Amino acid sequence: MPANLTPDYFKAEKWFKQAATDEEKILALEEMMRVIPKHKGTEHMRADMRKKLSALKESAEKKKKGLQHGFDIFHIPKAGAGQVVLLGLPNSGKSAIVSSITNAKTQVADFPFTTNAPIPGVAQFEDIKIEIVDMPPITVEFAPAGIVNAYRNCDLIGICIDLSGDIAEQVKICLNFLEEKRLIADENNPLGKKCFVIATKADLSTTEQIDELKKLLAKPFEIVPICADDSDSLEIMLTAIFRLLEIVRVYAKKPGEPADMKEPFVLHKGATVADLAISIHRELAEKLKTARCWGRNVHDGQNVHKTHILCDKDIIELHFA
Ligand SMILES: Nc1nc2c(ncn2[C@@H]2O[C@H](COP(=O)(O)OP(=O)(O)OP(=O)(O)O)[C@@H](O)[C@H]2O)c(=O)[nH]1
Ligand SMILES: [Mg+2]
Repeated sequence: MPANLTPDYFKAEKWFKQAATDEEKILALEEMMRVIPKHKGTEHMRADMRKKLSALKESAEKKKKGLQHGFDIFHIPKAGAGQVVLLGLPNSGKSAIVSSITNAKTQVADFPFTTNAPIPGVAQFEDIKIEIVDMPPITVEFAPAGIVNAYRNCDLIGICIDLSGDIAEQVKICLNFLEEKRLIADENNPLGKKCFVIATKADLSTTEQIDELKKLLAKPFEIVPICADDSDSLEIMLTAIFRLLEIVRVYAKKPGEPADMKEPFVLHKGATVADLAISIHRELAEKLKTARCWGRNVHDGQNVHKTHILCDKDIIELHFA
């Protein structure tokens, strides 16, 4: 059944989209609820609005309390081997990703501004955990105050572009935001963050949209097309995330005992045997004498120096004095 929305409704929705504060959003949403035609065709929309309104009121309340205690909702404690923070316009599919691959309870809805606070979730990739953070959306006029903190402290930014929407507009808004805040890592901005593009709703698109996206990206960002219902595409995304995080997994082994293959140590690419020893125990590291390595670039059990650079999945046996 069609929704048959009225000009009054669209006016209120426009107000809502441009609202800069939770309080204003609440007022606009209440107006939308007042003027929306009340029949079966708008039942879902009205249910979404009610949920959204109560979430907004709760968040406004929390923010008020938080501010009293100097609490920053955009400071997201790190968990797992790396933190990926999503960026995108309303309805671009951010919550659907977090909801599909993590334990976090996110709200997915065919309604803009569904998410109004960051929600971190933890995804399993092979034998490690990767944190994926759902975020409130940004628009051409508005980004929540303080949102930039979440991007400044993360390890990787996942720019979500809805392939079924206006690709050029989304790319422009996301890149402007990132460039304005100097968030993109490059030779002139070593403090920036690595970014990649998650091309969402691939099920609603063809290669034409991907080609358009490629042409629009001024920087050579990696593009991973996904569909929130397709676990294979999400696994490919996690594999790309693992590579972009530039980390290695290393399994420690005590002499005469098998390696602990369950809990790898996660280190930055380029880390050495000495770095591994430090991450196990700083004081013990000073007593490190020799090490043996089983892995990609060595013979099994080869003696290696403290300065030996670790590869992903190396097994290292440490000998202390
Ligand atoms: N067909 C299809 N629909 C999707 C996909 N991912 C998300 N959607 C739909 O797109 C709408 C918006 O998804 P959300 O995940 O809530 O979008 P969001 O980016 O979190 O939106 P905000 O919270 O407003 O920023 C919902 O109706 C989803 O069901 C997808 O891969 N394919
Ligand atoms: Mg959302």
